[in-house]
Amino acid sequence: MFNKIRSSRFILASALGLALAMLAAGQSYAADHLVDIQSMKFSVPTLEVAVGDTITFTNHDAAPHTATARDGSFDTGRLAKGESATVTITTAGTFDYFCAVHPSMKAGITAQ
Ligand SMILES: [Cu+2]
Repeated sequence: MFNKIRSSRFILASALGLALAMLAAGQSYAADHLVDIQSMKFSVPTLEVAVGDTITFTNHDAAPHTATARDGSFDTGRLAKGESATVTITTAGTFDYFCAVHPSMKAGITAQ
């Protein structure tokens, strides 16, 4: 019984190790980038990402905000104070985005 438990742990550890090695070998596994929305600004004026990466926007203001792509490729919807939303960048290019509640709030993303 003890041996059986040990061997299944070994298989699990090996599978985990293999998965980690595969992640490390492929240099293009997705990263998550964080953008804070605070004092009526997006914290990163131009964010550089890779295709497949995610971006998590968090609103720290009392006012509601959105992060809405001008070309419609992503939209967090309205975020109240303390709320976050994550979007995935699926194509290469330059994306301008703004806050739909306060259109003068703008920033950009460059995806390669
Ligand atoms: Cu706003």
